[in-house]
Amino acid sequence: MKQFDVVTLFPGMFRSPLEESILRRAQDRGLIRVAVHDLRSFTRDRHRVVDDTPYGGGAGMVLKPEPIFAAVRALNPGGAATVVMLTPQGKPFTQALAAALAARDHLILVCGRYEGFDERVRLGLEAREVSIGDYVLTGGEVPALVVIDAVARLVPGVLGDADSAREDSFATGLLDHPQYTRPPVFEGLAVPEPLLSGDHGRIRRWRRKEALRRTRARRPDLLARAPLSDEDRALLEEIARECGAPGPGDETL
Ligand code: JBZ
Repeated sequence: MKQFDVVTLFPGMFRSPLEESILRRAQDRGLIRVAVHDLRSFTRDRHRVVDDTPYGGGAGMVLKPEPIFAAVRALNPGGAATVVMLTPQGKPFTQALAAALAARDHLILVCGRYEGFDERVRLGLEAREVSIGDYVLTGGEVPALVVIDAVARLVPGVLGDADSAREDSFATGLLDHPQYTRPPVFEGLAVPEPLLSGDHGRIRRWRRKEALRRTRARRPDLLARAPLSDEDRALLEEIARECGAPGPGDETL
């Protein structure tokens, strides 16, 4: 059983995402346990204060260390858990980090708010700081849900076979090729002919080429690191000859 404990000022943000689909089933089957804790319940003062003004001045408020220490100590009496703080200053969350966290039995996820945490939370609790990406959010609650989702699906038994196969697309280091289903023509848009040919060699080659084309257009960083065969290089030459103008969906927005 893998345990996730979330510490947040907004427990309500977690209810429905954890009650649906694969995460609901994983909890029902006893594969994971997710408990959400209100940071305010670990305060000891009459007004249940969780934040304070920053030393040195400036705008905004900082999360006080005392309630967070009280929460983590209560949830982690043996000190064996891995403590993760969700903050824009964190290490980028990647599939490799998800896999490393999936190897731990007990994760405590502490959600940032306001201008962030008193630095002694990280230092005193030996916590790792993680960020899900380079955009501005209101707090660490949605990032904590992202981490739970990505880690839980790596726990053995959580996914069915069909979903498990999805791991393969990351292993190739390329984006997936486009997918089509029936009908063969929809609103004047036809399914590409190779997919209808029944020729498995042509289908495989078309899919590989379109995966390369998309990765080249959208994620040149991935393409630079992907292991490429001689055939891949030949397909990329074809793509370079064909294009120039970006296709639909290849603009910034
Ligand atoms: C995160 C103020 O609290 C925040 C704000 C933004 C934010 C987080 C916490 S965690 N962004 C991220 O993972 O990118």
